[in-house]
Amino acid sequence: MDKKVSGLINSQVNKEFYSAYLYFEFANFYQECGLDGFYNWFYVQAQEEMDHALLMVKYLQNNGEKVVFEAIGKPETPAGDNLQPLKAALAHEKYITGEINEIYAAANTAKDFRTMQFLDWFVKEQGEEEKNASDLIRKMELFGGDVRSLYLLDAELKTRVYAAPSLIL
Ligand code: OFO
Repeated sequence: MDKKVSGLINSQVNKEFYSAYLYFEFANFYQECGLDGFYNWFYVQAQEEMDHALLMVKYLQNNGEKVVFEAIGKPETPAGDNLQPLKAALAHEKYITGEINEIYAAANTAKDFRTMQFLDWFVKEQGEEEKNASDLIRKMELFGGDVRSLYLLDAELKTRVYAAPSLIL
């Protein structure tokens, strides 16, 4: 593989694990607030992030590249009201989208079509994750101020279940 492309994927592995760590932190935040549905939503999200990291690990290994695990940074603890982790999650997803796009651009420059095809799944996934994060903000803005509505929203989020990624390597 082109060294720049494999290096970028390698560092993306770390960013995906960091995403998981960040979302476990957000899950903790909501657990402490007593919002079990929000806790569940971020717990599932963190599991998905670990899948993303491991898919990239597998992809590098399948292509004969060495995988290097770096230290995972301390996640930023959300401060403020119930809306803040949701806003932070959207900002984080936008950042990750930018990073995936960078890898895609590098693969394009290197004419690494296999990696571009691999990344297509992530490009689509990022679109979904940004939408999910935006939807959650919207719902919290609409209903978060009313205790009964917040209870129902929390109950809705409690139904989210983890599903293995649709991308198989
Ligand atoms: Fe890995 O998709 Fe979110 O960050």
